[in-house]
Amino acid sequence: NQKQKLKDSVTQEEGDLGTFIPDSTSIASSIKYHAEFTPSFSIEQFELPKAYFATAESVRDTLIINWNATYDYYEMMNVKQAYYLSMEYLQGRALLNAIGNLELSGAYAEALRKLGHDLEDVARQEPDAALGNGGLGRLASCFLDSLATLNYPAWGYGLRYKYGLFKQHITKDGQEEVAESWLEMGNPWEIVRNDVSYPVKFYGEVTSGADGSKQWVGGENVVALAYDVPIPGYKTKTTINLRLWSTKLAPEEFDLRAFNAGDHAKAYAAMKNAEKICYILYPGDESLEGKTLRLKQQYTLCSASLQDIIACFERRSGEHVKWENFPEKVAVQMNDTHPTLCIPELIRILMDVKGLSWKEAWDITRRTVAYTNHTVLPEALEKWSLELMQELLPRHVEIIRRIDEELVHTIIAEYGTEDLDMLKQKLKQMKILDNVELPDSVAELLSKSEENSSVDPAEEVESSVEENKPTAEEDESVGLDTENKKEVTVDEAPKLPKVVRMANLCVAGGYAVNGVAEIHSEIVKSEVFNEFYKLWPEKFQNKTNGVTPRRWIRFCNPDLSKIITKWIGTEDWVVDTEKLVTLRKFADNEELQSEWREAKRRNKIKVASFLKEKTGYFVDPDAMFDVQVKRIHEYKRQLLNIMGIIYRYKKMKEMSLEERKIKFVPRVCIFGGKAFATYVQAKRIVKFITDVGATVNHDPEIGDLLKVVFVPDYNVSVAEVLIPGSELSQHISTAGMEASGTSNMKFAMNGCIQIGTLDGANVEIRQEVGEDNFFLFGAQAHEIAGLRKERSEGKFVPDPRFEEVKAFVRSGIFGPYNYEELMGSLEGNEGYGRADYFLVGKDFPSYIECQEKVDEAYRDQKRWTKMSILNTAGSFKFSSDRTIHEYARDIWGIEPVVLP
Ligand code: GPQ
Repeated sequence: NQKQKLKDSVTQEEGDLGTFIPDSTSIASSIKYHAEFTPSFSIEQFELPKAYFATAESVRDTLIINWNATYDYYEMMNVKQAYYLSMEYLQGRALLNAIGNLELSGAYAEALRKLGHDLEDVARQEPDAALGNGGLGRLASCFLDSLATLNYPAWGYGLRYKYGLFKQHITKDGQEEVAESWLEMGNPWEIVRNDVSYPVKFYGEVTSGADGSKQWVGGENVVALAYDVPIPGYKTKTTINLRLWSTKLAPEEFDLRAFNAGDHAKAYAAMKNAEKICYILYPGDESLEGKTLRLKQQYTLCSASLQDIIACFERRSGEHVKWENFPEKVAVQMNDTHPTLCIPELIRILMDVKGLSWKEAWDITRRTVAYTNHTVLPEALEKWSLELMQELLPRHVEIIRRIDEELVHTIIAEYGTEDLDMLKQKLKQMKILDNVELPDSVAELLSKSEENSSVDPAEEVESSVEENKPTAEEDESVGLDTENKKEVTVDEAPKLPKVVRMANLCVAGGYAVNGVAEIHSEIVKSEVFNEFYKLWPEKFQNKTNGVTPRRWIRFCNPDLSKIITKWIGTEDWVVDTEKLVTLRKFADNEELQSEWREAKRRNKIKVASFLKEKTGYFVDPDAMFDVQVKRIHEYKRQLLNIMGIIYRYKKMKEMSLEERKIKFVPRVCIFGGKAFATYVQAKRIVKFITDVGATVNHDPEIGDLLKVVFVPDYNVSVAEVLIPGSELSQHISTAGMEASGTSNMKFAMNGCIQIGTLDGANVEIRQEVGEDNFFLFGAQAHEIAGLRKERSEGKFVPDPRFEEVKAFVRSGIFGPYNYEELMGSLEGNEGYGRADYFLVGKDFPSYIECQEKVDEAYRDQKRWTKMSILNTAGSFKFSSDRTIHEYARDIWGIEPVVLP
């Protein structure tokens, strides 16, 4: 009764607050209030950093009201909820996004003006929340925005890293990494939930009860503590939650005895050990780092999140918990294989804690968990050492062995034991545990059917796996940690490590498996998981990625947004991007064209001043702005871009000034992106680009005709400046290697024209914007294997123009740095790894010819503007709202729930 009274009165107050729309006066007083009551602040000293904090805190008040209302309503309605589990969220800054979504930008700007500040300056005080590496993390953040905007009952779970992605400094030696401590000044967007924490165990041992039940005991125990980040939707009260876990030592684990005995180091070590799990984001992007700490991170995310999800299910179930209904209330989406441990962890909790049988637990799990694949690079498919996992998570390894055994039985049941070669082939590709002896029951079965054959089946399965392993050179080229690699002598047969193939576990345990663009999902079915596809075709789906049009047009490009709204006649396109299609009918309209060009020019001027501030280079805003920004990776082929630029530079130098001006359109070539610290080749590429810039940009013969600029420390906020001011964007990966790409979508939305290969989402973007409005070049995905073979057989004849560029680089024109590793990798010389594995040399001629077409199109500004408008118009499909609707309908089975 008392509880109900409290609830009623709270609801009453919240109702009042909830319908109250703040104006600039009340906002100003709220900001003042926070400036005054936040320790160390005073209204007399109200400089920018303090103004930012007080402003953010006043926004947070509003978010908390909506967030509580959302939470209470879901709790009351007991609706099915989706939970997105991701090791990465690349949130960027929150302030302008939050007040934009709340439709309070104008009121906040005015309130701050009254207090003597400019909203934009205040917003720039916020550090980027960079709890992610690249596309995968940013996708998770776009999804949260869409989930909230579309009123889907859903939550995100992640880790609260103390240090996010490193800051990149560019020095004369190339990239230098500096730790990023984004929490240093406090984080006004999070709410620490001292009331929400769960135990997480590592190491220890498994004991069996008389009834066969299992207990995981002993070991190291830490506590995962929740930090909640409210995520507001656009023009809706719905505010969902991103719950980030931080780890600490359980108070009872503190070794007071050691402390009292004077061994402070010992007492504190346990504390550090617990806390360090969440210290730092692993900076690898599509590469593995088989370190214990990373596995601890992954397990912390899975264990804490599942305990939380289960607690919520039990609470909402009331007195009678029906576990078989769990999948009717819960859908768990695993963002790549990083949260794979969800599968054995859910089984463990259901069996060992809730007392369900194996059959029940496995059945519930297989109806709850779904998996998204984000890469086809074999070296990026996670494989954990069985030994390491056995030590850290002994109970989970038991469960994984059992899943593997069931999988093997399913495969045998499906294909029979008549054709043993075929069966062995299937097992080789699909088993979760690799290089691990087959379970006794299976070995027996196989040996029975093998009576007439002389080969030991288990041995056969083991030895044939070797073909799938990347070579040493492959490892180096993707920046793998090579620390544990041993030299193998000829007589000593290599002992293959026993590993857990996480992707296979995801496919076996997930009820849905999806790729992130049409072409990628096809490759997933036909190559990466082909055997699984043949076994369970119904699991496989495509969900083409998307990006939020709020952050990526409406807020980062207000100038263009106004024009779009004016010509479409409504602002609804921000939530209903299909309305952008209306722009098509005005693509030739001169008035729209000139407004469009002016907006682009204003955005280019902003980019120019940003470049001046960050690099010292002056660039001409009337030159074409040509941009490639993304993680530095060989498959993304920044090297192809810079080789093309060098070709252009060389040709310019061979011409007279007049000829040069006729032949070439002035360009500013902009690069940005971080290289994984131990990915040596990627770091060489950064160095190479900056060296080319240093030469070209100071060449008096060239002047404004060509500039090459490397923007340091590319991140979400930098993207928000660059993308609106770009005209040509480059998405030029070797076909079949980029799962989707998402910046390609952002550029299209902002009226940039792409030069690209038929890879990832480029294929679909080209379809939507029209072939005439996309600069296509290069080999296609189905040709790549053949081309590589040709290359390695020495049958490839390089284009003389490519040879010319390499020779030019080798002449030393770009300085004393040794570019041999880079040039050599394009040739496959002895010692330089795979012969141009990424086919830069092969695609070079079609790339530079395509770039000539770009110049020609740019010279005709009417044509170019039309192409630009048609890119924005055709980008409607690439809203993450569309993607999220598809996940909700086809995978999660959830419906929008609009708050009353
Ligand atoms: N992606 Cl596996 C990452 O950013 N990091 C990763 O570890 C993996 C994939 C990207 C992928 O390269 C892009 O093509 C996708 O657009 C993006 O994920 C989101 O799906």
